[in-house]
Amino acid sequence: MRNARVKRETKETCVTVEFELDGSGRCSINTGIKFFDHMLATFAIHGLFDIALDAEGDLSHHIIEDTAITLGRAFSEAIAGSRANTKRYGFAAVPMDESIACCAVDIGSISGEGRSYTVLRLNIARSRVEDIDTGIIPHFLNSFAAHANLTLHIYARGENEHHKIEAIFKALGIALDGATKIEERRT
Ligand SMILES: [Mn+2]
Repeated sequence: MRNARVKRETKETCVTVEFELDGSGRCSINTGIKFFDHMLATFAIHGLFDIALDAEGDLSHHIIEDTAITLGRAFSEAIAGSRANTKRYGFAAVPMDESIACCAVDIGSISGEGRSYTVLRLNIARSRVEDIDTGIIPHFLNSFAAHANLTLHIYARGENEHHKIEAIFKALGIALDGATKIEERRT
């Protein structure tokens, strides 16, 4: 089974993540931040990952950044041992009304190690969307990619920040679903 359970506790937050790579998009996400829950559920549903995630803490900034670290670690633990036998690369171009997000990932090399690198061209206006500050989105993606040990490129365009960010999380899920598929010809 390609899954992991990671609990991370600091003075500021406590985050628990259960991550099943070969899931069907079932998820239970509770961070106390509604828009963030919506984005993480979108990621799970379109990535067809089963994710149970609970996070609590003092400030929403801390909760989001520590969730990125814990989710990244859970992904890394779940993929450990199969990185070298996967499709390795995944990509998605996801439109959402007037917005579009294009995502490409590289989850590992033949040696089974990942390559941590992030390039983001999100064109997100500094604003609030629902109950988050949009400035946290690139920080979340950087931290997630660093702790998941993968290379992540995302390019996004659009007028509506809600649509643009949602397209980003859908594209990330779909790209990672493709990359994590077992490649039988490589096993
Ligand atoms: Mn939405």
